Amino acid sequence: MYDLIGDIHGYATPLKMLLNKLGYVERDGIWRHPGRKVIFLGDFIDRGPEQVETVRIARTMVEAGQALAVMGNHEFNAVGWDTPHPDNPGQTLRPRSEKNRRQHREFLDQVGENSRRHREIIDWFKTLPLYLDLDGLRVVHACWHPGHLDNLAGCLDAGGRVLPKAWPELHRKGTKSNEAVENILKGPEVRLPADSEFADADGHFRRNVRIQWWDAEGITYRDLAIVPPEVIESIPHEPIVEDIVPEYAGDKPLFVGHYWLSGTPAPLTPHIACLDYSIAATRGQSYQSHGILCAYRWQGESILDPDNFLWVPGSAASRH
Ligand SMILES: [Mn+2]
Repeated sequence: MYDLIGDIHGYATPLKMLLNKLGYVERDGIWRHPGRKVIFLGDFIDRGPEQVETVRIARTMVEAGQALAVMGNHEFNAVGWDTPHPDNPGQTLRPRSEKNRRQHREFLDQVGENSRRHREIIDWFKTLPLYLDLDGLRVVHACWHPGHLDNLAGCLDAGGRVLPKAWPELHRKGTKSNEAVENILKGPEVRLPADSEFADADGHFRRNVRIQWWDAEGITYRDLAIVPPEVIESIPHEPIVEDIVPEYAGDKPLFVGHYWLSGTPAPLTPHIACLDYSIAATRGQSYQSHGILCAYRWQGESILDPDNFLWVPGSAASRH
């Protein structure tokens, strides 16, 4: 049976507290449980203070057969940042713009940019599958979308790992493969109808909005938009015309991360749980987290149970 753990973003001390709370014990540097394994939902890196240690914990568990893991958008981006562009000499698959560097700088500083450790971590990220479809449960970082998963088939091996030759195509804007990987690792976005826009948390006006794809009842842009509550009124109450909600079948429970939820952890629907509760949410430049690190202790059930969520507060372990 599995314990699923959401986005960690370099908060290794809360991760150890959470593993401890779940009954895992560290022996010879590897965390183990006599009867259970972890599934990590991706986003090990960026933002937090102990990214190298976070990767070490997850990687040693995976390599010792004590855990499984899927890739998050931050690992996908880290590979692109580090991979030479096949057609543009001197460039990388993910452009090294100032904005992209800012998002990745904590990681680069902590691993030592271009160091041997950096290379080894990137090589490990490349081994992470994009999704897991196991007996009794499914796992993906942001969105389970069967159509997009089908579109990725030519880019992945039988274990869901990216084929070495497929990295450039997955990073190339405008390809079906890029659209698919963005959808499953970052979740679907929809363009608002003409003249509609909203101000995001940074005050930038945006016309694309992330949607609660798991909400099968939602009909309008406003029903499904993921925006700060103070701007929800600027999202139109018109039906979404595009066929963008994948309507999860519900035959197995599905676990995702990615969505920076807050409040008391609970299932999103009877069959879908998000385990990202914003461990990397901080104020200003400090690492002081006001989020939590969340897990779900799965006992084989097909209907998710609110009592099976466990968590530790990020604040209890901050070093700053
Ligand atoms: Mn993410």
